[in-house]
Amino acid sequence: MAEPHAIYLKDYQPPRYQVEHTELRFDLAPDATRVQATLQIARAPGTASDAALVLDGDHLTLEHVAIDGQPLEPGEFEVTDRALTIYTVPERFRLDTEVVLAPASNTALEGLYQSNGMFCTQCEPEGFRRITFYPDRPDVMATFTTTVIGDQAATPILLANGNPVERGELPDGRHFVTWNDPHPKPAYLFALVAGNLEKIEDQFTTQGGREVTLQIWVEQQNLDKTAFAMTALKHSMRWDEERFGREYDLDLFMIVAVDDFNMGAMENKGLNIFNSSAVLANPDTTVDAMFQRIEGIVAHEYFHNWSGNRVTCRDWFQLALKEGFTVFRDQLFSSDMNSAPVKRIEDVALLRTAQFAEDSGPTAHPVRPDHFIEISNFYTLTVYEKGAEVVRMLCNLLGWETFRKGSDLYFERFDGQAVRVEDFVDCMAEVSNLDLTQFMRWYSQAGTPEVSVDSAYDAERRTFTLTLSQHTPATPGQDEKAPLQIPVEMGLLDEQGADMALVIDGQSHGSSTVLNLDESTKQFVFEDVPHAPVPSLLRGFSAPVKLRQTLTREQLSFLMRHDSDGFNRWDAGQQLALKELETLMAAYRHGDEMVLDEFFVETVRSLVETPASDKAVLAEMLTLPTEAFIAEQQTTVDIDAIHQARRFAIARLGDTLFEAFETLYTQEQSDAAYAPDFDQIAQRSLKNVALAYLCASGREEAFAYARRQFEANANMTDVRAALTQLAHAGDTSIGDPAIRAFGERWAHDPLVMDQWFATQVSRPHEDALERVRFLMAHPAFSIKNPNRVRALIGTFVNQNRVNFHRRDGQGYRLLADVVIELNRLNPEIAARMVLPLTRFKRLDETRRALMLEQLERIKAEPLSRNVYEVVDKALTSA
Ligand code: B3K
Ligand code: ZN
Repeated sequence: MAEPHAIYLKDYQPPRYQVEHTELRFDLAPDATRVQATLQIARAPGTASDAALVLDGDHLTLEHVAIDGQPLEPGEFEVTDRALTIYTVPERFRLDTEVVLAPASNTALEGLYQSNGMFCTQCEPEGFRRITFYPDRPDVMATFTTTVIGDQAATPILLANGNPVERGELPDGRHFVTWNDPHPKPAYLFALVAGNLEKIEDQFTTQGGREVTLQIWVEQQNLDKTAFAMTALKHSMRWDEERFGREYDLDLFMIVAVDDFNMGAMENKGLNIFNSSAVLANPDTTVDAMFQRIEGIVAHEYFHNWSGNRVTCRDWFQLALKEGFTVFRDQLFSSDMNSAPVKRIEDVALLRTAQFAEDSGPTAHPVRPDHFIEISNFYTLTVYEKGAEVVRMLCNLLGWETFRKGSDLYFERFDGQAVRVEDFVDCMAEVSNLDLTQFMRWYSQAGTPEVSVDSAYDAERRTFTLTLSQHTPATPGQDEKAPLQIPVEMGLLDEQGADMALVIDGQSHGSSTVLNLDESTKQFVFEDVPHAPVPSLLRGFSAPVKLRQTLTREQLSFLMRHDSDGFNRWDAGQQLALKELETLMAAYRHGDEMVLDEFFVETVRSLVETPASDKAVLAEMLTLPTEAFIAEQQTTVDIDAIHQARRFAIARLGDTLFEAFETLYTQEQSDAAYAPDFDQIAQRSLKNVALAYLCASGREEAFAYARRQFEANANMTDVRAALTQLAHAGDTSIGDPAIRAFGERWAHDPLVMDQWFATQVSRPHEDALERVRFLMAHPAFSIKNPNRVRALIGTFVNQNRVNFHRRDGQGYRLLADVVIELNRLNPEIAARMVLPLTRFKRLDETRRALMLEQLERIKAEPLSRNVYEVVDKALTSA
């Protein structure tokens, strides 16, 4: 195998040939699907007349090629395993090709493949080249007409982008449907689905009066899991009109649920294809968090119709242009639909654990990478989540109304075009008259900036001076970092906990303001400050940075109770818990007895006992920082100490505050009919947090509550919460009957079996790893299905840290075994799964060596470009 090579943003060249119209004809068969393509091609202005036509192609068998109806002679073209080159072509011409491919044996789930017998496609980013020879790049945009021919019995439903324009019967029990998509689009937005599907249908009238038919297509047994997504879709369509002025632009919008899918979903024009786990839901099978995730993903894909489809990316380096903006849009939507503070807490928690970890490891890259070997590896937390933070900072800098003007200008100016990040930011600069030159560094500089804080109160001058400094650690390939423009939203709390009036240079700044930290170090002097305040910094998490600030426990507890900023109240609680956990960890390391501090216990007690105005936030506040988050704070990660300290703290709190948690648990019972609405979800989270603490005490009465909740069988959220507590009990005889009952009851439902797998392999028990190997042989598991892999292997690796990081290296070996197998079957998933093995930098020497050993073992295999890129980066940085 040739050593894969990198592609650079600086080498971008505009396309030499444009496709004006694409006509496709699919004759579907599992092992030999024929694809005929007729492309109307025109040479781009400025291209030399002797420029060869080079079309991408991958895993294709070429059967026929003709220009303007004239078949080509062997010497006139060349086919390799990556491209079809035609040496000379006219200025405008019609290209006909015919290829054969085998969807049934496509386990990579890219291009055209089969899932449960259903034909479906995934083309982003470079899957279309597995369907036909084509300039497979987003800056080539064409209108498409697609004819799908299939067997009547096996594939009664034939779908593609746009509107159906013709259908009919053919000999031998076959039939066809022709679809036309009038909106020019890049090939990555192409989609086709054929199968035995049923639908639910609804209507939506746009603000402009267009009647849109909405359809969700699923296998028959899943029809009772579609209502929630349909409602979410209608909400998304209305919201995008109201908040962003964006209307839908076709008469039909379809969603299809597919069981085998690499990502959550895909925004193909008019025909969104969803991982069934990201669309199917009902109260009996789906937990609250999943309902909310589904609502967010339905919205995200719908929003792409403008941010991504109508205005698309010039090249794949610009991925964050559509993803960062669309994630920001879906975050706003979810926060409008549910609880704004909780949504922010969840998003920041994800960013601060997973994205910060990515930013400090060997695969760190800028929001807009400048080179890649395999673009599929760049659908990352950095591009998506940090990309969204960058857009959020722009929105905060401009203010919502001006930001909205910038967004309108962007959509209007670039409608139908393939553009760059600069084009987006320029619109924002134009409507605001801000100079965003320095701001652009957020797109090009990798790594998480650290902001350190120094403060001094001068009683005589009545001034409070804040000194903020920034530093971004080196990342692979970027040793030197320039100062970023960091908006630090902040306030100062007086002795009563109220916000002080902020005055800088004689200017009033209200009670909360944004400091612009745009140099390495900057001083801000607040005037007329009557006494030493408690600063509340980075309110709402106004920038994706690590804040290095030393506050005492008393100050943290004060902020936790009084800060006017909901996010910072939560965060102060987390910092306080972190301090407590660090003390426990130190004791554990020294072999001392761990003792939970009274002050901390009383702080938690006051939370549990105070009737909460916001139950959802309270549930978040009562949740201790996760092991992954604690690990992110440490220079050398002590896997065992983190786990032991956290477990100990939860058990002690559960025991000491047993009655308080019992009261809370009892209070928050409800017999209202299940609805995945915000109030109910908040109440269930709070109740189930209480149950977790109760069970952590290890007392039999607690397990009796869990058993009762499990058996009451009210809804999956409560059943699953109870099952988790029973299954995680130290004594396995407590959990085993429930695990067995659940597994038998839901054996027919793969999405519920995923939860069954996850519950078992997240147990801290010593035999968890053996359990993973055992469950890999379970009939409900298949390594070819990404959802199963994520549920079983992904959960074990990410949520069972003590066992994944076992000192005998068996956890790493298990993951390497899986990666080696997946590398052959599904390189995209393999490259995702291998990532935890690249996070060795801050582990102890023994574990580091064990991880490297497994990476070397993987490296010795014949690797896909995907896995090669990740493993090579990791080993190079070691
Ligand atoms: N745009 C898709 C990405 C799919 C790429 C998979 N290789 C999902 C999304 O962000 O909406
Ligand atoms: Zn997206």
